[in-house]
Amino acid sequence: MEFITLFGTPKKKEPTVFEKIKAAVKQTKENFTEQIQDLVEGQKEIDAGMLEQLEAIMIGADVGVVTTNDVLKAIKDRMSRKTLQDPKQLRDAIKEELRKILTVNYTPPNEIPEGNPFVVLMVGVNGVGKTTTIGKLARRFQADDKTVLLCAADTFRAAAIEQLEIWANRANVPMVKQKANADPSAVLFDALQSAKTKKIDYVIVDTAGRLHTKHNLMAELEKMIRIAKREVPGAPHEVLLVIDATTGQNGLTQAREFTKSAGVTGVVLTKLDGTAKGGVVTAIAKELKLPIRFVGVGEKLDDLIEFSADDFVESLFAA
Ligand SMILES: Nc1nc2c(ncn2[C@@H]2O[C@H](COP(=O)(O)OP(=O)(O)OP(=O)(O)O)[C@@H](O)[C@H]2O)c(=O)[nH]1
Ligand SMILES: [Mg+2]
Repeated sequence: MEFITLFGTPKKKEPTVFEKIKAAVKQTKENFTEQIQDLVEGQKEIDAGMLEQLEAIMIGADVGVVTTNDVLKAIKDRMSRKTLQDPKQLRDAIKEELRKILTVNYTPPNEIPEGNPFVVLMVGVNGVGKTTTIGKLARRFQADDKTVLLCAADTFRAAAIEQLEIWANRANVPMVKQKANADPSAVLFDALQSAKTKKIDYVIVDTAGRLHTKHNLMAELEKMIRIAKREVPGAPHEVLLVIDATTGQNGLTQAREFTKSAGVTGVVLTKLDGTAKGGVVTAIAKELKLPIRFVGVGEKLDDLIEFSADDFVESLFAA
């Protein structure tokens, strides 16, 4: 959208956060809320057939079986209490239930002793968007006037270190690395020492998405967590599990693996802009009880949004 400024020069108007989410959930909306709208349109009462179709729509939008059953149960409860009768109210009832499910509060860690960094560990299977999200987070922390240091602890995949370096340059933050195949915990140790010496505010750690076996990967993450804990009180202060929204329910299966070993504290849902499966966000919140911290809505530095249950639900149901 272009508009004329006071001085007459046309300037591109930046989209607001809400506009960005709205654009990102466009496909999910078509696959979900617009179908609900079609379902209730012109209907006089909510009957068993309508609820069955609602169930199919929700499952089809990757809301997940457990979450879908839960929402349906809440709707039936409302119906038996006679607080919900008109199909026109069904939309609002679903909206409210989804908002409740998505509101998983984030508990910030205890205060970090002076001179120690806040340590964020990024985990997730290969290709989900860990490295890209690190670049975006670095930009975000910097915008809050914080200093950031990146740690290249994915030493396994070819060119992973170089890829993180590109993001470090884009965001203009320093990075600690060693050579390929170095021990990731040793790189982390170096990064934490460097951060303490330089009084850096945030260390963001890139990790491998795949090793020779899944067992190795989890064992390596556990070792890194031990090192972080030993070197910095309370670290890692946040373990962010990155999930690719386009994988829908598969993302949930992956998440379960990581929550078992890696002490995940929150989720970043990436690639929301490229999928109709955004409903998976409700399954994650409901079944894993993990707060969704950020959503990725594109490939660029600024395409990361702090998640808000209200904004997400509003944008899904917005006209
Ligand atoms: N459209 C879109 N693409 C994204 C988003 N986040 C990441 N990507 C793309 O996803 C691809 C993989 O991203 P990476 O950051 O390399 O993923 P990774 O988890 O670090 O992958 P590995 O290092 O192989 O484990 C890249 O092409 C990114 O541009 C997003 O929010 N939206
Ligand atoms: Mg990577």
